[in-house]
Amino acid sequence: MSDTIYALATAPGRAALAVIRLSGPDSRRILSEMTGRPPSSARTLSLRDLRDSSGRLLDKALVVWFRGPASFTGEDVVELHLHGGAAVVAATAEALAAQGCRAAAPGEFTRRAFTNGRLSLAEAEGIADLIDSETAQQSAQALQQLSGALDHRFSRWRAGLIEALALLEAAVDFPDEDLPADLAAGAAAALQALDADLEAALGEARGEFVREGFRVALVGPPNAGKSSLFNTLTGREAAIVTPVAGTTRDVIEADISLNGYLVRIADTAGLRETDDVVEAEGVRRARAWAKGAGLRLWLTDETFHVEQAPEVGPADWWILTKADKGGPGADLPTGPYIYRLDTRDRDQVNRVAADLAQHVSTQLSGGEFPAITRARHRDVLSEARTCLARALAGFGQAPELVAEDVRLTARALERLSGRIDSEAVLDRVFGAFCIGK
Ligand SMILES: Nc1nc2c(ncn2[C@@H]2O[C@H](COP(=O)(O)OP(=O)(O)OP(=O)(O)O)[C@@H](O)[C@H]2O)c(=O)[nH]1
Ligand SMILES: [Mg+2]
Repeated sequence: MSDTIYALATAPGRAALAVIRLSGPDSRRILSEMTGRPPSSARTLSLRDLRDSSGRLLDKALVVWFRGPASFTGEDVVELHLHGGAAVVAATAEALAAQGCRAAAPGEFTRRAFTNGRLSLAEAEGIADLIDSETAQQSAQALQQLSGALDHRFSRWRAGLIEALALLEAAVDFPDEDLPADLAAGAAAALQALDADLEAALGEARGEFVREGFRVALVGPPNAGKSSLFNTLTGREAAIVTPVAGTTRDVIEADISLNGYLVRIADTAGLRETDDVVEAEGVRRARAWAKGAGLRLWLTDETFHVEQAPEVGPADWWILTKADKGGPGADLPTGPYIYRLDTRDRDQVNRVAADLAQHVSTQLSGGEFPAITRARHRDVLSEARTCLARALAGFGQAPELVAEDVRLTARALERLSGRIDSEAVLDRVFGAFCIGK
């Protein structure tokens, strides 16, 4: 049996209201004692005087309770809707502690909901993502995940595995018939289709890009105007701009919202060979960041020649800077996304931003709910695919062994829901929540 926990569910600080939530077996008793009478029926707000054990008035509050298991945590839950003053909250918290209530750890309410089977781990992650959402698309994805969209995708894959397993088990059961070869072929086809699905899902960064931000790298030679463009794009003088080549050393990131998508833009060190150890480290970080980006914008000024940029990929965009000074000479790159602009001119830069918004929307929208919205899902899928590869390699041998690897694959996929995960994984997921959630 768990103890009774409490936490401030709203943000700390002065506000109109502050909500303190309790969960656990003593929550109703504590409510009765603090209000001096039994609570009214569940799920009904009532105005009550809240008092500590010495009878001192703490607040006139709206209180409500939920009877477990029909509550967020699955236990009896109480909410105290207080006036949002720091002294009221502190005094109420003190009174709750005196009643034997314990201050909750980060994510403890949601963890109880998970433990009591009210939520899968993926749904719990959806709640955390919703609270952290800053853009419309982040919240839309989080809402779908907390409504079970991710679990649904995984359970379809599991269903496919169970079907293949049934065929394999039939093959084991009828060793003397003609049937087994057909059965095995049917199972192999189903598993190959699943493997192709998993490969495609692992190759996709859509869900992570929506959640963590679509990464756009500004790269190019020193002095090209990367930091100038970064400042104009983000509307802040966050990066130092000077005529000195090699001004930027660190990767400087800033988030902007385009069409409701979070876009993380990075200004990077100018790429060049250098003996300066600090700058060389900057160049290494620039390349690493650009490699993981969803899009690279290559900047260059009039000193540039196409053959100096062997690293530019076909999907990258070109930005030819210092157009106000005449810009690059005859040796221009070709491709669909080429801009000539003055990096300090907001109107010209806004045209790039508009195309970026369009590009990000096209890349990240549409299709099924993504199979991966964070690294944990990628780990689960990779492990499942490893087990599946063993199963596929086992065809032609004893069907019992193949069946065992199929079972392991299904088990690996089950880790998405968290039911068979280790405490360490659960600690990590719930530890990232805020207190009170
Ligand atoms: N005329 C003109 N000058 C520009 C333009 N963009 C940048 N500059 C100037 O070029 C110099 C270098 O600009 P930065 O933005 O620091 O260039 P960078 O690519 O970040 O350079 P590093 O950090 O050294 O790699 C500064 O003096 C800027 O004012 C432009 O479009 N037109
Ligand atoms: Mg710079």
